[in-house]
Amino acid sequence: MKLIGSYTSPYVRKISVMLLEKGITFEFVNDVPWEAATHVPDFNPLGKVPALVTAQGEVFYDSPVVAGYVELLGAAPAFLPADPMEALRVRRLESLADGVTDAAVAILLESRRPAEKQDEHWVLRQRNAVNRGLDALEKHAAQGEWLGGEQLTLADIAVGCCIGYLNFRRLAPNWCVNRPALVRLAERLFARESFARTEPPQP
Ligand SMILES: N[C@@H](CCC(=O)N[C@@H](CS)C(=O)NCC(=O)O)C(=O)O
Repeated sequence: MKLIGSYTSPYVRKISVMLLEKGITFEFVNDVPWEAATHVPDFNPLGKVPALVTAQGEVFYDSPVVAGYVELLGAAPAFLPADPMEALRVRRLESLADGVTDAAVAILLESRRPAEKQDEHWVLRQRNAVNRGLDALEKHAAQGEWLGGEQLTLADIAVGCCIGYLNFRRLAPNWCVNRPALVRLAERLFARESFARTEPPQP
């Protein structure tokens, strides 16, 4: 199985963490989609990572879909509850964390445009999404050790990758202020080997 991705992508990290936690062997193909020589569009017409090539040669992309495929492999531990409605609730939190990540990526990309072309209203909209999303995640995190209940789920992994990305890009340096439950959750996640091994390289 091959995971096409870059070392800095939080969406790719989500999949790497899942595979490492489950002990599934995979080949990591480092391919930065922004570089001219990228082969990512050969795997995903949208030109985005992650893309996962299965042992049978089928390709899955968009990290929630890839995560769904990884779960179907049946390797323990399961990161989605067996009950479909509970699984959907975990996936809703995964979407929320991914959505915060999406807004953070949008802020970063906007900041890289020439100053006179940057749209401050757009950036503010994304910042509001980041803040509201983190506030909602804080409420969930305050309810127990893990977001989905007693066990680590895909929701926790997505949140860890999201917060790891905010830290890495220094996009919301105050994210931890007044969000103690998220801070504790992030500390627990970052202490795991899977997160340590997938930390983005410092620029
Ligand atoms: N919703 C997608 C987002 C993937 C995504 O945006 N990946 C970024 C890397 S962090 C990318 O490949 N960007 C290239 C582009 O937007 O053209 C997922 O969850 O996989």
